[in-house]
Amino acid sequence: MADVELFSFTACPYAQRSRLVLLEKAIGFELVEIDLHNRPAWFSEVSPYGKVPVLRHQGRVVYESAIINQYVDEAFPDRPLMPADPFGRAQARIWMDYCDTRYLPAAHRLMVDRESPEKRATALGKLNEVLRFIEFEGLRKLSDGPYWLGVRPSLVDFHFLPFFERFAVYVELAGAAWLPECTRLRSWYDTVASRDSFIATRHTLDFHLDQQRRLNALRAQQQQATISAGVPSRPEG
Ligand SMILES: N[C@@H](CCC(=O)N[C@@H](CS)C(=O)NCC(=O)O)C(=O)O
Repeated sequence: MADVELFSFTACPYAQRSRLVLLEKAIGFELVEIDLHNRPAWFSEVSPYGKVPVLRHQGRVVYESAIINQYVDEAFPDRPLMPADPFGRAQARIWMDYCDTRYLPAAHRLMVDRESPEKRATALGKLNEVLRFIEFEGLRKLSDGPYWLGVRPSLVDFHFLPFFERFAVYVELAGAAWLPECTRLRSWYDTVASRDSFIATRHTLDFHLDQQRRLNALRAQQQQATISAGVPSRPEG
């Protein structure tokens, strides 16, 4: 067994967060690819939530991408990816939380509502609000860049990055756009997207579009199964 193993799925943006951080910190690790569509029976023993990513370090398991990444940064102190001071670390956590509680739900809502013109317009408005908040309350106030928190990359960059890689999908399928006023956000993306860790883990737009088609087909199948079973559908959340 390798000292560090990462259980991952190539299309998973959360697992990509952890792959990015392990690569950035130059930590040798074994990548264990799990086909989530056809998962091995033993996987439920490794992953308490049945999800990827899971990190196994010296036989002990850590899960949830944000927690894995903070664990890795603490357990392997070389090339630190969190600020040295408590206020800086609080800022980093605020923005990682913002990604999970504001940006991702807004992007998800847009993808779910994209077929209905009125719902799509509302969802686009919300996503644009989030992008402006990132630009004007986040990036422009925090630092001059080029990274989220300043001149050096941090966990915040790799927390957002997989989901800005997928921004091209929101553009292609749901009418999202890089807002002209969000110049710092755009230059942030160009900076982080040129890093070797990203080049090693990114996929093409066609790959992401294909994943989206699979997801749509799966959701349609699940809805059909729910209707056939006469189970009232649950609201998302
Ligand atoms: N909050 C989790 C989300 C991880 C997640 O949703 N992973 C998906 C793949 S992208 C998964 O494993 N899904 C399998 C399942 O839900 O059964 C994290 O940050 O690690």
